[in-house]
Parts: sequence; C-alpha cells; structure tokens
Amino acid sequence: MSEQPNVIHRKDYKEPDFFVEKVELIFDLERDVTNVKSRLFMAANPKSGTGKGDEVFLHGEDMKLLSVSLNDTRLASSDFSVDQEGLRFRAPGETFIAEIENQISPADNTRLEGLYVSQSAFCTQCEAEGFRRITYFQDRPDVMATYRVTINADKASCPVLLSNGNLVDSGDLDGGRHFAVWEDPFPKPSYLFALVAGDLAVVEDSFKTMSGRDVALRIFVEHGNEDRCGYAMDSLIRSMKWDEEVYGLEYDLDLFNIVAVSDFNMGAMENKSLNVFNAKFVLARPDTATDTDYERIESIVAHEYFHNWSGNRVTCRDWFQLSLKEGLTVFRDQEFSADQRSRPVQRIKDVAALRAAQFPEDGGPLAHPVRPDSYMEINNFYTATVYEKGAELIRMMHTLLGPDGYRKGIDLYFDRHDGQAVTCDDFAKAMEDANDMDFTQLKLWYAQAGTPKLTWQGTYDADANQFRLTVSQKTDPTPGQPDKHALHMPISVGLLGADGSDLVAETVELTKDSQEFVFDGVSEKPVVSFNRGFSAPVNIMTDQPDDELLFLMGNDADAFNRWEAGQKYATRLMLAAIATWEENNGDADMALDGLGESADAFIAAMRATLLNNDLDKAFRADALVLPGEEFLSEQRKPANPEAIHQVRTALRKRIGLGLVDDFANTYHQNASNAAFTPDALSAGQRALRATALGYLVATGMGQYADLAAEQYKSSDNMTDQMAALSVLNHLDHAGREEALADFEERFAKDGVVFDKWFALQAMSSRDDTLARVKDLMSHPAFTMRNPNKVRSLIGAFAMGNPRHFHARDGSGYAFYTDRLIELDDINPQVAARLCAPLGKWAKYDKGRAKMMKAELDRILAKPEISRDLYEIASKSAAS
Ligand code: B3K
Ligand code: ZN
Repeated sequence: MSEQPNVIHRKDYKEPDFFVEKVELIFDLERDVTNVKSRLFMAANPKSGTGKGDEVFLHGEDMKLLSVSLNDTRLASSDFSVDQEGLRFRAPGETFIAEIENQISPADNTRLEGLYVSQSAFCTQCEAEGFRRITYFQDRPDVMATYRVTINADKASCPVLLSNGNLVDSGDLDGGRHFAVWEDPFPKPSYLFALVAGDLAVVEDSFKTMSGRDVALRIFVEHGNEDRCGYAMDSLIRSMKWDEEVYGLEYDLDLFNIVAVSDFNMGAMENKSLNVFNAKFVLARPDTATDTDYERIESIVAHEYFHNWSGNRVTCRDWFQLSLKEGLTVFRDQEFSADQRSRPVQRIKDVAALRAAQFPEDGGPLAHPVRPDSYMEINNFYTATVYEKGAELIRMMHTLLGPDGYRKGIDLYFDRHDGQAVTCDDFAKAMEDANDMDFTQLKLWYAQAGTPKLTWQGTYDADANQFRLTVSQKTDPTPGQPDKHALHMPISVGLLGADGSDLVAETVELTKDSQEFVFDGVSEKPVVSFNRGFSAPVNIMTDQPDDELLFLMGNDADAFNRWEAGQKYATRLMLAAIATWEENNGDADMALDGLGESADAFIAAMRATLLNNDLDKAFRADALVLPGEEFLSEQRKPANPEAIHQVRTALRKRIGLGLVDDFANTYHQNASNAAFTPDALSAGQRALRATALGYLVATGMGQYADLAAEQYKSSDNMTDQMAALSVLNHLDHAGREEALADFEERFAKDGVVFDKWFALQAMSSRDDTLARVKDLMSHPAFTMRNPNKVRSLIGAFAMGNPRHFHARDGSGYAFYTDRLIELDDINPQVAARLCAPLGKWAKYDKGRAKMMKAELDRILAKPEISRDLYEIASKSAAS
C-alpha cells in the first residue's frame, strides 16, 4: 500500500451497471503459472439505463492479463485499460460476451485468498473478495451468475478435480493430463465459487432428503486421514436432518462435498456444494481430538451446511449486510448444538464467548455496529460483532415472536427472497410482515454499536402483593457514534420465593431509557433473577447482595442464571482482592484473607454445586470455572495483569484446598473404563473430572501433579491427555517435560494435532515462556506460512497468556509486534486479525499503554503495510 486506503461507505451503495448472468471458466492448473480463460455473458442493468458505449469495470488484482475480446473480437490495447484495481472497457451493446485470458501463480499465493496451494492440493478461498485474484470479474455479491467450470490438470498429482454443482463431463487429455467439467445450476455470487484439485482420499455416505432424494455426501482429506472423518460426516447428516425438521429446509443438489485443507485463513467456507474446511474442524479421532474439538466440528459443519439457505440461496446485497447471513447462521448453529447437546450448557458457552470476544470489541477502538457503516478492508469485519452479536439480535427476534412467529417470518423471508441478494432491512421486514409487528426500534441493534448497560431496582408492596421493577438502560458513546438511543429488548425475569420456586416467570419488553414493570399476585418478597437465559446481550450493572447471589446459585430454575450468579459472585470477590493486592504490594493471600466470610460462603456454594447430582455434569464443570483473566481485565481500569493472575491463581488454590476431598472423590468417581465416545453426556463427565483435577493440582500438593502426570500416561484419549497436560503445563515437574516430549514424538508430523503442542507452551505461565516461544519459532514443524501454526504459537501467546504478553518490561509486546510486521508480508488477513490485542492499550496502566501504543506506531511505520493491517492498527492507535 503506497497511499491511505479508500474508505467504502454503506450509504454509497449503487446497483451494478451491468450484470454477469452466466460464467464459463477454463483452468489450466499448474502450480507456478495457471492459465484462466473466462467467458462472461453480460447484460446491462435495466434500472441503470446503461448500454452501448458505457464503461464496464471488472475487478482484478495481482494477475497477468493476456487478452480481452468482446463478442469474439479481440480488443486492441488502446480499447481497454487495466490498473491495480481492475479492467475497464466500453460495452459493445446492452448484452454481450466478454472473453478474458489471464495468468495467476497459485504457488506464490501466500495470502491464501483466491487460488492457492495447500500441501499438494490446489484450493480456493473467494469470500470476501478473492475471486478478483483469480480472474477479472464484477466481484460483488449482488452479481449472481450460473457457472460452468472446466478444470484441466496433471492426472497423477491431481486425480481429484472439484468445483461447485454437478459433474457433467470428464476425461483424459494428452500429456498425462485430464479434465472435469462442473455446472452449478443455482445463480451465485462469485464469493461462493470454489475449485479444488489434488490427490485426496475420500470418505462417502449419503442422505435421503425429506422429499426422498438421495444426496451423495463426500469428505475429501489427505491420504491417511480417512479414519478421522466419521464425526464430521455424522454431524453433516444430523445438520441436514435438523434443518428439515426445524426450518423445513431441504438440500437442493444431489451432491455435497467437504474438503479439508491444512492452510486456511479461518474456520471453513460455505461455497455452494463444495465446502472448504480448515482441517482442524474436520479431523477427529478419540486419540487426536478433544471433546471441545468434537463440539467445534459439529457446530462448524452445521454452520457451513446451514449457509446453503441462509447465505447461498439468499445472499447479501453488499458486504455491509454480512450479518444478514452470518448472524442468522450463527443463531441457527447455536440452536442446533443446543438441541444436540444440553441447552443451558450451550447458552453458557455462547454467552461466555460473546463476553470474551464481542463485549471488549464493542467497548474498544474497533467498535462497530452489527451492520457497519464503513470499512477499508471488508475482511476485517468478520468479527464477533457481526457474527455473535448479530446472532443475539436474531435470538431477540425469536424471543419476541415466539418459535411459531419466528418460523412464519423465516418462511416468508425464504419465499420472498430465494435467489436474491438482499439486506438486513429485507430480513427484518419479512419478520415484521409475517407477524404484523413493528421492529423499527429493534432494528437499532443493527445500527448502534456498544453494549448497553442496564440497572434495575425492585420494590415489594406486601399489602398489594405487588412487585415493581424499574429498569434503566444506557449505552456509552463509541467511535463515530457519540449519541445513543434507547433500544428495544426482551428481558426475561424470574421472581423466586423463599422456597426457591418461581412466583413469576415472564418476559417483559424494555423500550425506554427507564421503565417500570409491575407484577401482581406476588405473595412474598421475592429474589429477582434478571435477564434469564441472557435474553438481551447487555451488561447488568446492578449489584445484588451476596446472600441473593448465593440463593440464586442454589435455586434458580434458570440454569443460565445459576451459573451467572456464581460468576458474579466470583468476579466481585476477585475484584475486591485485586484492589487489596494493589494496596498491599502484591500479596494475593493476604488479599484473599481480607475477604473473610464472603470467600468461605462462596467456597461452600461451589461445593454444593459440585455435589449436586441433579445438575448435569457439564453444567457443574462450567459453574466451577472462575471468570477468566481476560474477562477480569475488562472489569477494572486500569487492568493489572499481574494482580489478576495472582489473585485468580490464589483463589483457585484456596478452593482446591477447601474442597480437596470432594474434588478427589469427584475425580475418582468419574473415571471411566468405557471406550471413548464423543457424546455430550460422556464429555460432561470428562469435563467435570478435568475440573476436579485442575483444582487438585492448584492446591500445590505434589501428589496431585503426579496424578496429572499419571493421567497423561495412562489415558487413551486426547481429551484426558490434554486435561492433564494443560494443568502440568504451568509447573516445574518432570511429568510436564515427559508428556511434551511424548506428544512431540507422536504428533510432530500431524499438522492439526501438533498445533496443540505449540499452543500449550505459548500459554504456559512459567517464567521461561517467552524464551521458549522464541525457540519454537525455529521448530521444524513451525512455519509463518501456515495460519494454524501462527495462531497456535503467536496468537495463543498474546490472547491466552496475559501474564507474559503484558510483561512489565514490554518484551511480550516487542516480540509480538515483530511477528505481526513479518506476517503482514505473507498473509495480511491473518496479521490484521492478530493485531487486536495491542489495540487494548487504553485498558492498561500508563506504562503498558505507552509501550503498546508505541508498538502500534511501529506497525504503522512499516513500509508497504497492507490495507488489512493498516485499518486495524490505525483505528487502534487513534482513540
Ligand atoms: N463465510 C466464511 C467466512 C469468510 C471469511 C472471509 N474473510 C465462513 C463462515 O462464516 O461460515
Ligand atoms: Zn458463516
């Protein structure tokens, strides 16, 4: 980048002057120079009144243009112009055929956007704007075309040739080459185009749709990984069934392919009938994948499959509407997982993730609305706000309309817009029209950034048997949005009687800055359970007294709020202790002593949860986890990473010592001799046992570190091994070194499994961690060219190791910045994503803030900085 990148504004949206209705592509695949021929059947947009003589613009980047022909006549070089952004020529009529020939180099493509090489295979990634790195095209989602794709390649190295749709022809060619022709009958935007070619193994199954059609299901992987595809396939079949049952949506082609690749910028991609996946989210065998991996595979396979309707059949008009498909699809995958597993446990995980990633985003320099108003680089907007907060918005519609009303709205949306590229307003309109509702105020959630803060106050009138609840909302200013309006949100409320049962369970609608809700027939002074199920994605500022939190922890009928009460209590204790730690120059034990009975009562409540056999084990495991260091650092300004780390560690030790016998019993009672199965119930049992082990080791009693070392050695599944290794990871214990060495020996050649080994060491709280991370950069299995490796070693250091990333001497920041600068030349998209931790400088003390800001300036001073990294670093440095 030589000058400041352009800012694209939503308000500037204009329909295209010309459409492409049909595309024919011919690829001559070679690693170094791939030849691409395209025939574009183009037509003027009747609404724009364009035609003969008007300029046609086709995006194109980093390619060599060989020729342009219009209606079979080759253009002289004076009849077109080409620059860094694309190709321009004059239309020969209202409809015409443009033929273009160009060359690209897949082997040199380290950005992993467009056509590139991963291991031995060719693959593509086109969302958001990768297609323009393959050939010249109107690379925008409102241009939808049918595709016919011919792939020519060397038969020995690329026996498998895949693209979207149906295989219509194939055969041999001279010179050891062969070809395949694919046709996709569904018009689609270019971002859904995909091509894969390579020597891949395939695992097959099939699915009979609700109307009785047979769909062939195939998963393609590197040879040798065939026995790790079973769970992904099973998840796919369950997703297809669920979408029929819950949404009435059936798959529309006879073939559905998934390809797992090692080098991928994100999780997976929903290309029409040819999903491309990061191998990490496909491959699983009990000895290579943890329960968490299985869970992620299930939800990502479902997410990408669900996009076939919410994203592909109905797509986005422009990239500002990204949440139209992403928010809706995340909501769909969350509900799928809730139905497959435990609903409350799923909600707890989703909310914890929202709080860990989206709330900080909403409160920081990169805050933006669910439907952003402007961007420099759209890839920077695949954010927790667009995805997860977008899903909360859909969830609120679901809550307000009820399941039947929601379904009516969804049916109307798909009926009305099938085959179109539409907006978030179109979605909301379908919801409104089907239900005769007015979502004018609810839609502000699309436009307004920032997490609302709610406070509430209750008064009980014993004479009138009445409870009055006054609720107020306020949203702080965010960059570019100084004034905020009141939002419409559903608040689910429970009023608990002294025996713990619900006197009232209702959902009220907050629409004003401050509003009173009156509940009648309340026979005793209740304890309030507010925002049950996290019905609105807000921060609750009201402090409930300790005894009420304890009561809710033990009694709330809403499992989410039981968990929430425990988290609040724990947060309160730790924040108080952190304040004392700072006053007393860093004695965490003394700080905890100062909490007196509050801490004892909390530990007793934890014990009650641990031993409550009425609660499912996965829930108990979650309820026993203290809020994380990142979360705590959001709660108090300036955040003090040392204090947070020490206080949290000391509290864990105290809980471990207080409940040592209970944890030991839990640990032994939950051992299992049965063969590993990834189902939710067995996973919950393993999670509870792992939590117990964690607390036992936290006691500092040597016998338990030995127990963890023993667990690593004796268990036959990755879940139990990782549980052991992740607690050993912070210790000086021979078992740690032995386990890491064993892991290395078994998995050093096994890409996605070995990522765990890098991440563990990057997240260790041991003093030697930074030195170790630096050493690991030269491990033979590490490369800056593989995004998974970068995220495992470098990303995990910044995001999973606050203690070392925020080291007082700035060594963590300096190391990290060097890597971002290095990475920007290789893969700008991943570099930009990893830049966010430095942007949190305003949350830290002056010394740290200054160093973090200086590192952002160092990034900005990089010559030839990418647009991706520039946008994140400049916005982060500014506010
Ligand atoms: N739609 C893709 C994400 C594309 C990201 C481009 N930077 C995966 C998903 O959300 O399903
Ligand atoms: Zn998605």
